[in-house]
Amino acid sequence: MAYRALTEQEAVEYVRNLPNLFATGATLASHEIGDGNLNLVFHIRDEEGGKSVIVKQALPYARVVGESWPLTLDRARIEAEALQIQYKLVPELVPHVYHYDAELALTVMEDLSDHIIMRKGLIAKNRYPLFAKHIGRFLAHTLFYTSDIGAHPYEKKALVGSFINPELCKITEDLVFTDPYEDASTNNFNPLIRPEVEDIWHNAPLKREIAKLKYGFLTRAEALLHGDLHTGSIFVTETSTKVIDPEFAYYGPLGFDIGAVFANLLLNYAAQHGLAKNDEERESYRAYLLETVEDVWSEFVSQFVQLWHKQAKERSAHVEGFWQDYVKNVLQDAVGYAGCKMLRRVIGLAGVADLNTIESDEVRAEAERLALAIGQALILERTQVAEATDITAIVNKTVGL
Ligand code: SR1
Ligand code: MG
Repeated sequence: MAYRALTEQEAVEYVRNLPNLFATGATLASHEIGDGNLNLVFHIRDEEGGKSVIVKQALPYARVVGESWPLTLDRARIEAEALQIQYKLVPELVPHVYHYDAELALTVMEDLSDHIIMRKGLIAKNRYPLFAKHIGRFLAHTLFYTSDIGAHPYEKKALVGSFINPELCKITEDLVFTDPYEDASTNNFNPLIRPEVEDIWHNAPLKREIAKLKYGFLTRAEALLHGDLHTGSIFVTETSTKVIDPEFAYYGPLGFDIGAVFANLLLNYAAQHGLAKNDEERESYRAYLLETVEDVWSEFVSQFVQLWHKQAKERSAHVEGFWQDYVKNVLQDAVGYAGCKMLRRVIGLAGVADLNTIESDEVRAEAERLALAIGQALILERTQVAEATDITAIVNKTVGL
Protein backbone atom coordinates (compact mmCIF):
# COMPACT_ATOMS: atom_id res chain seq x y z
CA MET A 1 0.00 0.00 0.00
CA ALA A 2 1.45 3.39 -1.00
CA TYR A 3 2.13 5.74 1.90
CA ARG A 4 -0.68 7.75 3.39
CA ALA A 5 -1.31 8.91 6.93
CA LEU A 6 -3.93 6.58 8.44
CA THR A 7 -7.16 7.62 10.11
CA GLU A 8 -8.29 5.91 13.33
CA GLN A 9 -10.63 3.68 11.31
CA GLU A 10 -7.97 2.78 8.73
CA ALA A 11 -5.58 1.84 11.55
CA VAL A 12 -8.22 -0.62 12.83
CA GLU A 13 -8.67 -2.17 9.39
CA TYR A 14 -4.91 -2.42 9.03
CA VAL A 15 -4.36 -4.42 12.24
CA ARG A 16 -7.47 -6.51 11.60
CA ASN A 17 -5.79 -7.88 8.49
CA LEU A 18 -2.57 -8.86 10.28
CA PRO A 19 -2.26 -12.54 11.22
CA ASN A 20 -2.27 -13.68 14.88
CA LEU A 21 -3.22 -10.38 16.50
CA PHE A 22 -7.00 -10.18 16.90
CA ALA A 23 -9.81 -12.72 16.52
CA THR A 24 -11.84 -12.46 13.31
CA GLY A 25 -14.83 -10.17 13.85
CA ALA A 26 -13.41 -8.63 17.06
CA THR A 27 -14.84 -5.21 17.97
CA LEU A 28 -11.82 -2.92 17.82
CA ALA A 29 -11.75 0.60 19.26
CA SER A 30 -9.10 2.98 17.93
CA HIS A 31 -7.85 6.27 19.37
CA GLU A 32 -5.05 8.46 18.12
CA ILE A 33 -3.14 9.26 21.32
CA GLY A 34 0.14 10.70 20.00
CA ASP A 35 1.33 13.63 22.10
CA GLY A 36 4.99 13.57 21.04
CA ASN A 37 6.71 15.91 18.65
CA LEU A 38 6.79 13.78 15.50
CA ASN A 39 4.36 10.89 14.88
CA LEU A 40 0.85 9.45 14.88
CA VAL A 41 0.20 6.88 17.62
CA PHE A 42 -2.97 4.77 17.56
CA HIS A 43 -4.15 2.74 20.54
CA ILE A 44 -6.27 -0.18 19.30
CA ARG A 45 -8.17 -2.37 21.71
CA ASP A 46 -10.39 -5.40 21.40
CA GLU A 47 -13.37 -4.26 23.49
CA GLU A 48 -14.43 -7.79 24.48
CA GLY A 49 -11.14 -9.69 24.60
CA GLY A 50 -9.21 -6.78 26.17
CA LYS A 51 -6.11 -7.31 24.01
CA SER A 52 -4.55 -4.07 22.73
CA VAL A 53 -1.71 -2.91 20.49
CA ILE A 54 -0.03 0.33 19.51
CA VAL A 55 0.32 1.40 15.88
CA LYS A 56 2.95 4.08 15.46
CA GLN A 57 3.13 5.80 12.07
CA ALA A 58 5.71 8.35 10.99
CA LEU A 59 4.36 11.46 9.28
CA PRO A 60 6.39 12.95 6.39
CA TYR A 61 6.91 16.04 8.55
CA ALA A 62 7.53 16.96 12.20
CA ARG A 63 4.11 16.99 13.85
CA VAL A 64 5.13 19.64 16.39
CA VAL A 65 5.73 22.21 13.61
CA GLY A 66 3.65 20.92 10.69
CA GLU A 67 4.18 20.34 6.97
CA SER A 68 6.65 23.21 6.71
CA TRP A 69 9.20 20.91 8.44
CA PRO A 70 9.51 17.84 6.16
CA LEU A 71 11.08 14.81 7.81
CA THR A 72 12.19 11.45 6.45
CA LEU A 73 9.90 8.44 6.80
CA ASP A 74 13.04 6.30 7.12
CA ARG A 75 12.92 7.09 10.83
CA ALA A 76 10.20 4.42 11.13
CA ARG A 77 12.66 1.80 9.80
CA ILE A 78 15.38 3.05 12.13
CA GLU A 79 13.00 2.83 15.09
CA ALA A 80 11.67 -0.64 14.24
CA GLU A 81 15.17 -2.04 13.63
CA ALA A 82 16.59 -0.45 16.78
CA LEU A 83 13.69 -1.85 18.84
CA GLN A 84 14.33 -5.31 17.40
CA ILE A 85 18.05 -5.18 18.22
CA GLN A 86 17.36 -3.89 21.74
CA TYR A 87 14.67 -6.55 22.23
CA LYS A 88 17.20 -9.28 21.41
CA LEU A 89 19.59 -7.86 24.01
CA VAL A 90 17.18 -6.90 26.82
CA PRO A 91 13.69 -8.26 25.96
CA GLU A 92 12.21 -7.33 29.33
CA LEU A 93 13.09 -3.63 28.86
CA VAL A 94 11.71 -2.92 25.37
CA PRO A 95 8.24 -3.27 23.76
CA HIS A 96 7.80 -6.26 21.47
CA VAL A 97 7.46 -5.36 17.76
CA TYR A 98 4.72 -7.44 16.11
CA HIS A 99 4.96 -5.99 12.61
CA TYR A 100 6.77 -3.33 10.58
CA ASP A 101 5.52 -1.90 7.27
CA ALA A 102 8.14 0.01 5.29
CA GLU A 103 5.66 1.47 2.75
CA LEU A 104 3.37 2.93 5.38
CA ALA A 105 6.28 3.75 7.73
CA LEU A 106 4.43 2.11 10.60
CA THR A 107 5.18 -0.30 13.40
CA VAL A 108 2.69 -2.38 15.33
CA MET A 109 3.94 -3.07 18.83
CA GLU A 110 3.13 -4.12 22.35
CA ASP A 111 0.79 -1.77 24.23
CA LEU A 112 2.30 -0.50 27.46
CA SER A 113 -0.76 1.33 28.80
CA ASP A 114 -0.38 -0.41 32.15
CA HIS A 115 2.81 1.68 32.53
CA ILE A 116 3.13 5.44 32.93
CA ILE A 117 5.46 7.78 31.04
CA MET A 118 8.29 8.36 33.48
CA ARG A 119 8.23 12.14 33.06
CA LYS A 120 4.61 12.15 34.28
CA GLY A 121 5.57 9.84 37.14
CA LEU A 122 8.37 12.17 38.23
CA ILE A 123 6.09 15.20 38.01
CA ALA A 124 3.71 13.31 40.32
CA LYS A 125 6.73 12.70 42.60
CA ASN A 126 6.46 8.93 42.35
CA ARG A 127 9.51 6.82 43.15
CA TYR A 128 10.66 3.90 41.03
CA PRO A 129 12.89 1.65 43.14
CA LEU A 130 13.97 -0.59 40.24
CA PHE A 131 14.42 2.10 37.59
CA ALA A 132 18.18 2.61 38.08
CA LYS A 133 18.83 -1.13 37.94
CA HIS A 134 16.73 -1.50 34.80
CA ILE A 135 18.02 1.50 32.87
CA GLY A 136 21.61 0.69 33.92
CA ARG A 137 21.13 -2.76 32.41
CA PHE A 138 19.51 -1.33 29.25
CA LEU A 139 22.42 1.07 28.75
CA ALA A 140 25.15 -1.46 29.55
CA HIS A 141 23.81 -4.18 27.27
CA THR A 142 22.66 -2.10 24.29
CA LEU A 143 25.82 0.01 24.29
CA PHE A 144 28.32 -2.78 25.00
CA TYR A 145 27.05 -5.30 22.45
CA THR A 146 26.89 -2.75 19.63
CA SER A 147 30.30 -1.21 20.40
CA ASP A 148 33.72 -2.03 18.95
CA ILE A 149 34.47 -3.83 22.20
CA GLY A 150 31.43 -6.12 22.23
CA ALA A 151 30.51 -6.61 18.55
CA HIS A 152 32.34 -8.47 15.81
CA PRO A 153 34.14 -5.83 13.69
CA TYR A 154 32.17 -6.70 10.53
CA GLU A 155 28.86 -6.68 12.37
CA LYS A 156 29.69 -3.30 13.95
CA LYS A 157 30.52 -1.67 10.60
CA ALA A 158 27.35 -3.11 9.02
CA LEU A 159 25.29 -1.67 11.88
CA VAL A 160 26.91 1.75 11.47
CA GLY A 161 25.75 1.63 7.82
CA SER A 162 22.16 0.67 8.68
CA PHE A 163 21.84 3.40 11.26
CA ILE A 164 23.00 6.40 9.27
CA ASN A 165 20.22 8.74 10.38
CA PRO A 166 21.16 12.16 8.96
CA GLU A 167 17.87 14.03 9.28
CA LEU A 168 17.17 13.05 12.87
CA CYS A 169 20.81 13.65 13.83
CA LYS A 170 20.55 17.11 12.25
CA ILE A 171 17.62 17.88 14.57
CA THR A 172 19.84 17.01 17.54
CA GLU A 173 22.82 18.89 16.10
CA ASP A 174 20.65 22.01 15.78
CA LEU A 175 18.34 21.77 18.79
CA VAL A 176 20.78 20.37 21.36
CA PHE A 177 24.15 21.70 20.24
CA THR A 178 23.66 24.90 18.23
CA ASP A 179 20.44 26.93 18.38
CA PRO A 180 20.13 27.38 22.17
CA TYR A 181 23.54 29.08 22.32
CA GLU A 182 22.73 31.84 19.83
CA ASP A 183 19.71 34.01 19.06
CA ALA A 184 18.06 31.37 16.83
CA SER A 185 14.47 31.54 15.57
CA THR A 186 13.72 28.05 16.95
CA ASN A 187 14.40 29.13 20.54
CA ASN A 188 11.43 29.35 22.85
CA PHE A 189 12.13 30.51 26.39
CA ASN A 190 10.45 32.31 29.26
CA PRO A 191 11.04 36.07 28.67
CA LEU A 192 11.86 36.45 32.38
CA ILE A 193 15.11 34.52 31.95
CA ARG A 194 16.38 36.51 28.93
CA PRO A 195 19.33 37.99 30.91
CA GLU A 196 20.56 34.49 31.88
CA VAL A 197 20.05 33.22 28.31
CA GLU A 198 21.96 36.18 26.87
CA ASP A 199 24.80 35.48 29.32
CA ILE A 200 25.00 31.99 27.82
CA TRP A 201 25.03 33.38 24.27
CA HIS A 202 28.05 35.50 25.28
CA ASN A 203 29.88 32.88 27.34
CA ALA A 204 32.85 32.00 25.09
CA PRO A 205 34.45 29.33 27.33
CA LEU A 206 31.07 27.57 27.67
CA LYS A 207 30.43 27.66 23.91
CA ARG A 208 33.89 26.26 23.29
CA GLU A 209 33.13 23.23 25.50
CA ILE A 210 29.73 22.74 23.82
CA ALA A 211 31.47 22.84 20.43
CA LYS A 212 33.76 20.00 21.58
CA LEU A 213 30.79 17.97 22.80
CA LYS A 214 28.99 18.56 19.51
CA TYR A 215 32.08 17.45 17.60
CA GLY A 216 32.02 14.20 19.59
CA PHE A 217 28.36 13.71 18.66
CA LEU A 218 29.19 14.33 14.99
CA THR A 219 32.23 12.09 14.72
CA ARG A 220 32.44 9.31 17.32
CA ALA A 221 30.61 6.22 16.08
CA GLU A 222 31.12 4.26 19.31
CA ALA A 223 27.86 2.35 19.82
CA LEU A 224 24.25 2.15 18.63
CA LEU A 225 22.55 4.83 20.71
CA HIS A 226 18.87 5.20 21.47
CA GLY A 227 19.52 8.83 20.60
CA ASP A 228 16.67 10.48 22.53
CA LEU A 229 16.60 8.78 25.93
CA HIS A 230 14.68 11.37 27.93
CA THR A 231 12.05 10.46 30.52
CA GLY A 232 9.30 10.84 27.89
CA SER A 233 10.89 7.85 26.08
CA ILE A 234 10.65 5.61 29.14
CA PHE A 235 7.57 3.83 30.48
CA VAL A 236 7.64 2.73 34.11
CA THR A 237 5.78 1.00 36.91
CA GLU A 238 7.19 0.23 40.34
CA THR A 239 8.47 -3.07 39.01
CA SER A 240 8.97 -2.60 35.27
CA THR A 241 10.81 -0.27 32.88
CA LYS A 242 10.35 -0.14 29.09
CA VAL A 243 12.35 2.04 26.73
CA ILE A 244 10.43 3.26 23.67
CA ASP A 245 10.87 5.60 20.69
CA PRO A 246 14.41 5.00 19.37
CA GLU A 247 13.79 6.86 16.10
CA PHE A 248 16.87 9.03 16.76
CA ALA A 249 19.06 5.90 16.94
CA TYR A 250 22.48 6.24 15.32
CA TYR A 251 26.09 5.37 16.02
CA GLY A 252 27.47 7.93 18.45
CA PRO A 253 29.29 8.42 21.77
CA LEU A 254 28.00 6.19 24.61
CA GLY A 255 27.84 9.10 27.03
CA PHE A 256 25.09 10.75 24.99
CA ASP A 257 22.41 8.23 26.06
CA ILE A 258 23.58 8.12 29.68
CA GLY A 259 23.68 11.93 29.76
CA ALA A 260 20.09 12.08 28.51
CA VAL A 261 18.94 10.08 31.54
CA PHE A 262 20.97 12.25 33.94
CA ALA A 263 19.68 15.46 32.33
CA ASN A 264 16.04 14.56 32.61
CA LEU A 265 16.35 13.52 36.25
CA LEU A 266 18.10 16.83 36.92
CA LEU A 267 15.53 18.86 34.99
CA ASN A 268 12.94 17.41 37.34
CA TYR A 269 15.27 18.27 40.24
CA ALA A 270 15.26 21.91 39.11
CA ALA A 271 11.50 21.86 38.53
CA GLN A 272 10.91 20.78 42.13
CA HIS A 273 11.33 24.47 42.95
CA GLY A 274 7.78 24.87 41.61
CA LEU A 275 6.42 21.32 41.81
CA ALA A 276 7.03 20.49 45.49
CA LYS A 277 4.40 21.54 48.00
CA ASN A 278 6.88 22.48 50.73
CA ASP A 279 10.61 22.54 51.57
CA GLU A 280 10.59 19.09 53.13
CA GLU A 281 8.95 17.46 50.12
CA ARG A 282 11.30 19.29 47.76
CA GLU A 283 14.47 18.27 49.59
CA SER A 284 13.36 14.68 50.01
CA TYR A 285 12.44 14.27 46.33
CA ARG A 286 15.61 16.02 45.20
CA ALA A 287 17.67 13.64 47.33
CA TYR A 288 15.87 10.73 45.63
CA LEU A 289 16.65 12.15 42.16
CA LEU A 290 20.36 12.65 42.93
CA GLU A 291 20.57 9.17 44.40
CA THR A 292 18.96 7.84 41.21
CA VAL A 293 21.55 9.62 39.04
CA GLU A 294 24.31 7.96 41.09
CA ASP A 295 22.59 4.56 41.00
CA VAL A 296 22.06 4.71 37.22
CA TRP A 297 25.78 5.26 36.78
CA SER A 298 26.84 2.54 39.22
CA GLU A 299 24.43 0.00 37.67
CA PHE A 300 25.61 0.89 34.19
CA VAL A 301 29.28 0.74 35.05
CA SER A 302 29.17 -2.50 37.01
CA GLN A 303 27.24 -4.32 34.27
CA PHE A 304 29.25 -2.76 31.43
CA VAL A 305 32.59 -3.68 33.03
CA GLN A 306 31.37 -7.20 33.73
CA LEU A 307 30.44 -7.60 30.06
CA TRP A 308 33.78 -6.10 29.07
CA HIS A 309 35.71 -8.71 31.11
CA LYS A 310 33.59 -11.67 30.03
CA GLN A 311 32.36 -10.88 26.51
CA ALA A 312 34.84 -8.52 24.82
CA LYS A 313 35.56 -9.41 21.20
CA GLU A 314 38.18 -6.72 20.75
CA ARG A 315 41.59 -8.01 21.93
CA SER A 316 42.87 -4.61 23.08
CA ALA A 317 40.05 -4.63 25.66
CA HIS A 318 42.37 -6.64 27.90
CA VAL A 319 45.26 -4.17 27.77
CA GLU A 320 45.98 -3.07 31.31
CA GLY A 321 44.26 0.14 32.37
CA PHE A 322 42.22 0.52 29.16
CA TRP A 323 38.77 -0.17 30.59
CA GLN A 324 39.31 2.26 33.44
CA ASP A 325 40.22 5.08 31.02
CA TYR A 326 37.32 4.18 28.71
CA VAL A 327 34.77 4.25 31.53
CA LYS A 328 36.07 7.55 32.89
CA ASN A 329 35.70 9.14 29.43
CA VAL A 330 32.15 7.81 29.15
CA LEU A 331 31.23 9.36 32.52
CA GLN A 332 32.76 12.74 31.63
CA ASP A 333 30.98 12.70 28.25
CA ALA A 334 27.70 11.79 29.96
CA VAL A 335 28.07 14.73 32.33
CA GLY A 336 28.80 17.14 29.46
CA TYR A 337 25.93 15.86 27.31
CA ALA A 338 23.61 16.06 30.31
CA GLY A 339 24.51 19.73 30.63
CA CYS A 340 23.73 20.44 26.95
CA LYS A 341 20.43 18.61 27.23
CA MET A 342 19.43 20.64 30.26
CA LEU A 343 20.21 23.93 28.54
CA ARG A 344 18.35 22.98 25.34
CA ARG A 345 15.16 22.08 27.23
CA VAL A 346 15.09 25.51 28.88
CA ILE A 347 16.16 27.71 25.96
CA GLY A 348 15.33 25.83 22.77
CA LEU A 349 12.42 24.32 20.89
CA ALA A 350 10.73 21.42 22.71
CA GLY A 351 10.74 22.13 26.43
CA VAL A 352 9.81 19.64 29.13
CA ALA A 353 6.55 19.30 31.04
CA ASP A 354 8.44 19.15 34.37
CA LEU A 355 9.16 22.87 33.96
CA ASN A 356 6.26 23.86 31.74
CA THR A 357 3.59 22.65 34.17
CA ILE A 358 4.73 25.27 36.70
CA GLU A 359 2.00 27.86 36.25
CA SER A 360 3.56 31.00 37.66
CA ASP A 361 6.01 32.60 35.20
CA GLU A 362 8.13 33.85 38.10
CA VAL A 363 8.35 30.53 39.92
CA ARG A 364 9.03 28.73 36.61
CA ALA A 365 11.77 31.24 35.81
CA GLU A 366 13.50 30.46 39.12
CA ALA A 367 13.42 26.72 38.36
CA GLU A 368 14.71 27.42 34.83
CA ARG A 369 17.57 29.55 36.18
CA LEU A 370 18.56 26.64 38.39
CA ALA A 371 18.45 24.22 35.43
CA LEU A 372 20.63 26.63 33.41
CA ALA A 373 23.13 26.95 36.27
CA ILE A 374 23.38 23.18 36.78
CA GLY A 375 23.65 22.55 33.04
CA GLN A 376 26.51 25.04 32.66
CA ALA A 377 28.36 23.67 35.70
CA LEU A 378 28.11 20.13 34.33
CA ILE A 379 29.56 21.19 30.97
CA LEU A 380 32.38 23.28 32.43
CA GLU A 381 33.35 20.90 35.25
CA ARG A 382 32.92 17.57 33.49
CA THR A 383 36.62 16.88 33.08
CA GLN A 384 37.05 16.87 36.87
CA VAL A 385 34.36 14.23 37.34
CA ALA A 386 35.75 10.82 38.34
CA GLU A 387 32.69 9.20 39.91
CA ALA A 388 28.95 9.78 40.09
CA THR A 389 29.12 11.37 43.53
CA ASP A 390 30.98 14.22 41.83
CA ILE A 391 27.76 15.00 39.92
CA THR A 392 25.90 15.32 43.22
CA ALA A 393 28.68 17.59 44.47
CA ILE A 394 28.38 19.83 41.37
CA VAL A 395 24.60 20.07 41.80
CA ASN A 396 24.84 20.76 45.54
CA LYS A 397 27.47 23.44 45.01
CA THR A 398 25.32 25.08 42.30
CA VAL A 399 22.23 25.09 44.53
CA GLY A 400 24.34 26.50 47.38
CA LEU A 401 24.32 23.50 49.70
C1 SR1 B 1 11.25 18.50 16.30
S1 SR1 B 1 11.63 17.24 17.36
C2 SR1 B 1 12.02 18.01 18.87
C3 SR1 B 1 12.57 17.09 19.87
O1 SR1 B 1 11.65 16.03 20.13
C4 SR1 B 1 12.34 14.80 20.21
O2 SR1 B 1 11.91 14.06 21.29
C5 SR1 B 1 13.81 15.15 20.29
O3 SR1 B 1 14.26 15.35 21.61
C6 SR1 B 1 13.85 16.39 19.49
O4 SR1 B 1 15.00 17.16 19.72
MG1 MG C 1 10.38 10.60 20.76
